[in-house]
Formats: sequence, structure tokens, C-alpha cells
Amino acid sequence: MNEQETVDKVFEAVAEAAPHIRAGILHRREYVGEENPSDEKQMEADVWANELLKEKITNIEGVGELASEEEQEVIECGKGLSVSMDPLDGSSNIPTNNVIGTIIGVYNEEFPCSGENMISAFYVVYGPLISMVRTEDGKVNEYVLEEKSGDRVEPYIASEDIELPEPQVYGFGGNKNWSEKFREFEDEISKDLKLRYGGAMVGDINQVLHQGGLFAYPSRTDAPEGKLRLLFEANPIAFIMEKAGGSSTDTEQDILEKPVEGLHERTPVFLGNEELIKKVENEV
Ligand code: FDP
Repeated sequence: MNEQETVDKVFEAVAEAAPHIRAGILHRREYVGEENPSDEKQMEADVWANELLKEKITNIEGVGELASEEEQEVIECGKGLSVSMDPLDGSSNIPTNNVIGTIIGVYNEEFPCSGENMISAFYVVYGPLISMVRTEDGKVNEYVLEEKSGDRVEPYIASEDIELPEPQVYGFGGNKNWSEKFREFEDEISKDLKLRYGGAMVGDINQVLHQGGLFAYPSRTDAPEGKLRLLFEANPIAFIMEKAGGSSTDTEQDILEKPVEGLHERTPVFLGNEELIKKVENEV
């Protein structure tokens, strides 16, 4: 199987799992009393989505290893591409029934490796509809999933060759612990753009992708590296944003060029229209 065929298999596996993940949340909304490798409380749904996707992805021929935000170590499963996953992004939105997602990155290098080795990325949004945004032939396409009989799922193309429009919205996380400098930056941005922050990266990013603007989870006074994970969240979304004509930074360098030291390391994240990323690099 060539690399593209493997990427397509991973996409199909995630699409097939997505309706089950959403349906399974109903009875898995309690915390399990355990923490993930980033010391965050795990919900039953996090553990379950992780197991479901792990089973499907590690069985794909052409996938050599899988790294999950919910697993301490890389799982070796054969020869081939490396897949990263955040099985349930934004799971603290589950108790209030707000948007959550799944984020996948595909690399042609062993973990831990930088975003320069990424060859494909996609994310699922569990909203009123289940949609999937993926990179394909250097473009960004959005699919809507329709469940058919049995286990069949058909992804229908909803938006093709998505390009970031003129900036309209912004959403920044971690506001309780922003630096003074970042508060001033936010104050200025809020004069031009409409605030849209829902607390799940995929949901907030999806709005920026469709409406243009800036998503950020910056360095916090109590957490200099911010909250989001480089491998599982920042790199795949940066890859998608850049293919949609946008850009990314940690304030000093392109997220995708950032060297990776540890599997679960965090990074400040800024993603969106190029002119706004330049503004971040000059002012934050
Ligand atoms: P969550 O903790 O609910 O999983 O992955 C981390 C994440 O959500 C992102 O999806 C989201 O952007 C961010 O954390 C939200 O953090 P705040 O609660 O600090 O806003």
C-alpha cells in the first residue's frame, strides 16, 4: 500500500468510528478518576474513544505506529506511517453538550518528530452534524458524514478547496492567566473581530477556517508553554491552516518547524490568517 492509500484508510477508519464515538458519549459522561499523560482528568468517553480508534488505526496495513494524547507511550503496530491522535478534543465540553472533536495527524517519520514530517491531517467536528475536514492533494476539503445501514458511513463533500476568507472572528483560551502584553493584544484584536470562543479547539478552529480570523491558546502566567499539545493538537491543525492559505506560530516560529522533544510537550499556539500571525509575531 502506498502512503496515500494508507492515509485514505486512516481517514475511512476515523469516519467509520465517528458516529459510534458520538453515540457512545451518552453513557460515558463521568470522570474515571484517572489522569492522562498531560495530568488532565480523563472522562469515560476519552478512554472509550481512544480504545475504539486505537483498535481501528493500529490494524491498518501501512501504519507503523500510533501516538495518542491518552497513552503514555507510542504503540508500535507494524511498518509504515506514524499516526497521532487526540481521540476527544475538548472533552470538558461534554457535560454541557457543546462541540467536541477528534484530531489526527499522519507523519512519514518515527515519533517524536516535528511537523515538517507531516503528510496529512484531519479533524472531526461532532456538532449538529458530524463533519470532517482533511487535507487532500494540497487542498483542504470538508465532508459531512451520513450514516447508512450496518456500519457504513458515507462522507459527502460539503466544501471544496477551502481558503481562509478575510478575518471576521477570534477565539483565545486561558484568559484568567494572560500576560499584560497579551491582554493589550486581545483588546486591540477585539476592536476589529468578533469574539467566538467555545472551549474546544476543533470547534473554534472550524469557525476561523470558515470565517477567517485568529485562534490562540497563548503562554499563561501559570503555564509558560500554554495548554495545547504540539504533536496531538497544534501540528495537525497548523498543517490544515497552512494548506488553507493561513499560517501558524508559537510567537517566534512556525509551529510546523518547531523541534519536538517529548511526545506530550505543550506549546503556545496561534493559528489563522497570515497578516494576523505576523501581527502576533511582532506584538506578542
Ligand atoms: P479540553 O481541555 O476540554 O480537552 O485539548 C485541550 C482543550 O480542551 C482544547 O480543545 C481547548 O481549546 C482548550 O483545552 C480549552 O481550554 P480552556 O478550558 O482553558 O479554555
